[in-house]
Amino acid sequence: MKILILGADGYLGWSLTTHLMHSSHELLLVDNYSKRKLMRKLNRKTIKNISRIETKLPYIKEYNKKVSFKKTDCKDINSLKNIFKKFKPNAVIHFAEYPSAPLSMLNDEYGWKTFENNLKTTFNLASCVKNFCPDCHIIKLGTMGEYGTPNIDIEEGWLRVNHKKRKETFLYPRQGSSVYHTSKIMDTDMLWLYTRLYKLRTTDLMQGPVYGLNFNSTDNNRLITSFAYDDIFGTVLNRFIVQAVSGVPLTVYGSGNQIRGYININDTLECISLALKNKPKRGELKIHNQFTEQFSVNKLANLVCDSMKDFNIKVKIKRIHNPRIENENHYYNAKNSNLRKMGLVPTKLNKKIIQQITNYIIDYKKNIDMSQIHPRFKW
Ligand code: USQ
Repeated sequence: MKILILGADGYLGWSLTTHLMHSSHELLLVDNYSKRKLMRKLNRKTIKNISRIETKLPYIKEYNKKVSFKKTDCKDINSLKNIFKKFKPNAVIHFAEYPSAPLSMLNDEYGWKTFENNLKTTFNLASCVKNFCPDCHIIKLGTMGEYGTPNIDIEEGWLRVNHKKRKETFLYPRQGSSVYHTSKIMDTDMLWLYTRLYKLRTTDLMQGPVYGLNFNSTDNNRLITSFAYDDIFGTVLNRFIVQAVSGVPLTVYGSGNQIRGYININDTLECISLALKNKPKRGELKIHNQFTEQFSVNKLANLVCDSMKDFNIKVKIKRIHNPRIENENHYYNAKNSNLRKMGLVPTKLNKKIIQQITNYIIDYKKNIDMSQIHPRFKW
């Protein structure tokens, strides 16, 4: 297949590149390095300095010669059109979105930038597929946070409603808790509109917070993906491991009873490969809930404490005032059987996995910037 990866420089985009380099697919990587720019502007750094795609491409080509890169902003419709006209992808994977809830709630400027980027890139993508490659399979990274924390079970994307003796199936109701999550709700709506009007093929992967590194697709440190642990871009388990290694108490927000569906990054890559193999029919939007296990923040914090005993690291947990507006005590029961039915064998979070990530972090301990750990903004 010819696969276009939009947002190939990010935590997930680059990991997917290393995963797919082992295949015979032809890959075109696209990125405008906007996340690097954002992190620089906000004084946030990843644990290790990661080279740009141009520098790493020769190492990728040692595995697969049919990989190329184009520095492009997906908000620029003309550039994206040219890519679609020339490359004519069979599948496109869309990571070219601002990924952070805290970023989107920092102030109006970043809230609007999140909306603008996420809606524009998704709209341009839908328009290019419609006009140049209507048979192309769109795989969009959605988020479990679109559903929020409703007081009923969360289905996989759709809800069948019986109303006054008539039945209809709708997108499952969505109620995000940040501008970021709301931008993802809106881009889902937009893709669904184009999918039904123009008979596109679309898969939406509703992902929970991800943890870990792309250890399964590369043992080569030059090809490891970026690892954020700061208060804006770092996800909770990755942050807790860095906090434990640096000897500061784990920053549990509020009561710590918030429950989410989590996934190991290596499973994320498997899920995308499964989605690639299971293309929807024309006019179909497939939605899969992409997480493997549900945990409360407290449960994650305790698991990290337990895992650090073998390193002789004593970890403290500190419940701090929650900088976010979110439900802390809520019902949570989300379905996630679609991807397992397609063949996903979930990786269960355990001490060994936390210790593998910890070993990597210990190697870069000297790079940890303590000013990035405590949340500096609230909403
Ligand atoms: N949390 C803490 N302490 C911390 C950081 C987070 O207690 O130091 C808590 C948060 O309050 C939240 C939970 O951990 O209840 C998860 O937070 P997170 O920062 O790991 O995840 P979130 O902001 O929800 O966003 C992340 C990704 C986003 C993705 C989303 C999936 O940044 O791109 O869409 O996970 S989901 O959460 O299902 O919406």
